[in-house]
This record gives sequence, structure tokens and C-alpha cells, in this order.
Amino acid sequence: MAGAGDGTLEREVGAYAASRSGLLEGVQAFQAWLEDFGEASAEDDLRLYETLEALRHDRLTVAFVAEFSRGKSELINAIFFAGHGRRLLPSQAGRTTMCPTEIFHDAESERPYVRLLPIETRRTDIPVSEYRRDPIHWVTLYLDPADPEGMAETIAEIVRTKHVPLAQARELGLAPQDGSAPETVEVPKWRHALISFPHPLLEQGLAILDTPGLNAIGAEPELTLNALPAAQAVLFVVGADTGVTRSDLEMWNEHVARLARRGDGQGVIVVLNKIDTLWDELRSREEVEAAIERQRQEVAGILGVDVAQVFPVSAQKGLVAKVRGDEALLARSRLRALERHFAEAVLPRKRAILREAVHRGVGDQLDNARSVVGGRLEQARAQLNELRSLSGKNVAVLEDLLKKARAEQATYLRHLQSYQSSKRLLQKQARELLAALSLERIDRRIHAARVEMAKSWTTAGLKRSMRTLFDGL
Ligand SMILES: Nc1nc2c(ncn2[C@@H]2O[C@H](COP(=O)(O)OP(=O)(O)O)[C@@H](O)[C@H]2O)c(=O)[nH]1
Ligand SMILES: [Mg+2]
Repeated sequence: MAGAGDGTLEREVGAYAASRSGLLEGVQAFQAWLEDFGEASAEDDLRLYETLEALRHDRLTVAFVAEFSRGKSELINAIFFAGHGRRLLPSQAGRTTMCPTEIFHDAESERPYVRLLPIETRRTDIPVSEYRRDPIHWVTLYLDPADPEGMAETIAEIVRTKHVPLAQARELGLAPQDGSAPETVEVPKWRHALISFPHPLLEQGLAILDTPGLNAIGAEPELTLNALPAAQAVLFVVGADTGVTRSDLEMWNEHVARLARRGDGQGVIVVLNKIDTLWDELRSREEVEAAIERQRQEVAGILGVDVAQVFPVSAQKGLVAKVRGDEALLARSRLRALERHFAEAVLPRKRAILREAVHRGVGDQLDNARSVVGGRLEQARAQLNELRSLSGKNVAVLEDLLKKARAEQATYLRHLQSYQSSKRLLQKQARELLAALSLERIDRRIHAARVEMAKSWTTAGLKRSMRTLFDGL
């Protein structure tokens, strides 16, 4: 898609990535808030942690499942890696003995790589998921994106095989199933491959799982039990050249039908590949289209799916058309219709599923926190109202106090005035009193009284003189 895409897939994968990081930020913010708020129980903490981990490691995985040689690898090249101008994944005629291959972007590695798990690890009972945790068991080859040729060569390592003695093949659980006992058996060199690659879609969290055919997929039960059910979308590929074969049907029934019947079964898309084998220069376009449509109906009938879920394409012509920029050929390959369906029908629904998962994980806690906070808010509001009414009262009380204070001030001022005038009066009287009490005047009066008294011969006259003295004083 890169370089030759119409952008729908990029946009939807981008929207998925944005939705995931939005959820991640939201849950992280909630976690931080709960810490501050001090409301989280140990169980809440654990559930939050698990939800965050699931979001952090969530990859949008698209698994390509089919018998060998149906064109899975070609389809992956055509949809995702046409921008490189050449085949990135090895796609070849005949029976490819490939190991399950995951293509993604490992943000923790500075260099793109191919990491390969040797087939010998099958001697142990340890599943691939355990080995994933420890890079020491893997052989790492680095890729140079500036050199597409060299890169394709390195990636070709994933289809390497080797011949081992029958006993050793038995040990690996890879002895022939048909009862034959050859001296040596051709076995894949690797058990599993991880390809980390810088590509806009992969950097957004898209992961592609390319699986080997029926036999090889049966050899790793982990694929069927874990990897496929965990994938957000499964593309099941059949060939228009062969129709639905017995082994296609076995593969469908054993590994895919279950997923198609799940509630979110629309995540399973059936691809009728190699429609170019029905192109016939001697027949009209309409006849060819009718033949494709007939086969599409037939595939839907055999697999028991809605015909709208079956997408006829030519991966090979689609890849060529994208590399050459041939729009007419691209239209004929019908690759865009498949990409658009994937982008517009599968991805948005997966986004909703992601949201639901987060809701299941932390929804209860959120509701809980919301009601606790709601209660507190209610309480705070009530207090605020009370304070507001009190503050109204305060104003009234203050005004009252102020009025009283003003009245008191006026009274005081009035008293002050009358006090001052009283004071002045008092001072005047005091001065008159002091003047009245002056010694000189007293002396004069005593002297006059004494003269009066000396002149009085009678007691009554004496008394009268005394009274005159005191009255004068
Ligand atoms: N005619 C035709 N051949 C195809 C198409 N897609 C893949 N092939 C061929 O089918 C063979 C197997 O393809 P491959 O991608 O390796 O299939 P896988 O085993 O399912 O991964 C190769 O020779 C491809 O060139 C197609 O659309 N049309
Ligand atoms: Mg392949």
C-alpha cells in the first residue's frame, strides 16, 4: 500500500492507533487521579494495571491463513509492501515449507531484523510464546531498508529447509504422516520467524501473521489455539485456479470456521485469489466477470459464509499494477475492494471492541469513582450554598452593625459637643469661683465683718455680721 495506496488503510490503521493511545492516556490519567484521590483498592490497582498492559501491547494483528501456494505471501506483498517496488516476502510456485512468520515493528530495536527460532527447539515442550521472551534462543539477522534486494534475500531465509535423518524428524514431530519411511526428511530450518520492519502501518501497531499450510499449522497447535483467535482479522485464502480443495476445506473447518462463527465473525474475510487465471482474452469481460461471480457464490456456499464476505482478487496482478502504477490493471485485480473492506468494515469494529475491553476492565471503577465524586460534589455544593447564604447574612449583620456604629458615633459627637460647651461653662464658673475665692477678697470681707462685729453689742447683731460675712464669701 505504501507509495501506491489510496490512503484508506493507512487512515483507518491510524485511527485505530489514535483510538488506542487515547484510551491508554485516559486510563493512565484515571490511574494517576485514583492515586491522588486515594480511592483505589488493591484489586482496582491490579485491574487498571492489566488494562494498561493489554492496551500497551495491543497490536492489530491480521492473520493470513490458507493451504500452501494459495498466494498468502503474494497477497501480503501486494497489500502492504508494494511500495518497495519488489516482493518482500518470498512467494514461489510449488510447496513452500515456510515457518509461521510475524511481521511488525519493534520500537525497541534500532535496526530492522529477522529473528529465527531453530526447528530443534521443537524437541522441548516449550511453546514459541515462552521462547519469545528470550532472544538468546533466536538467530538474529539484520535488515538494511536501503537495500531491498539484500533485504529480500535475508528474508528468504524463512523458507529454508534441511534434510535430517528420519529418527531426528520423528523427534521433532515432523516425520511423514503417510506411513512412508524415507532415510532423510526435508524439514523447515526454522520454527518461527519474527520480522521487525520500519513501515508506516507497522509502526502504528499493525502486525501481520503469515502462516504455513495445513500440515505445518497442525504441527504448532499454539497457532490455532492462541495466535489465530487473538488476531483481529483473519484472511482465509483459496485459489480460483483450484477452487475450494479438500485440504482447503479441512483447514477452514479445523482452524477458521470457529472464528467465523464467533460474535465478531466478520473479522474473517475469505479471499478468492488468482482470479487472473480466469481472465481469457478470447472471452468478453462480462463473461469473465460472470465466471468469477459464479465461483465466488460457490466458495461462499461451500464455506457457509455470506457472499459479501468473499473477495475475488488477483494478488499477483495487484502487486504488479501497484509497482508499475498501472491503474487499469489495479482495478482489474480488485485488490482495492478487499483493502477498503478491511479498512472500513473490519478496523472500525475492532476499535469498538478495544473500547469495550477497556470498559470491561475499568468501567466499574470509573462508575464507582464517578458516583463517589458525584456525592462529594453534591456535598461541596451544599456547603457552598450554606456559605453563600451565610455570607449574605454577614452583609446584613455588617450593615446593621455599621448603622449602629454610625448612630453611636453621632451620639458620641453630640455628647462631645455638649461636653465641650459644658466644659467651657464649667471653666468660666471655675474662674468666677476662683476669683470669688481670691484671698484678697476674703481678707477684705473678714476685715469688714470684724469691724461690724466690734460695733455690734448684741448677740443678734453678732450673728447678723457673721451671716453677712459668709454670704459675702
Ligand atoms: N496467477 C496467479 N498466481 C499467483 C497469484 N498469487 C500468487 N500466485 C502464485 O502462487 C504461488 C504461491 O504463492 P505464495 O504467495 O507463495 O503462496 P503461499 O504459499 O500461500 O504464501 C506463486 O507461484 C505465486 O506467484 C495470483 O493472484 N495469480
Ligand atoms: Mg507463503
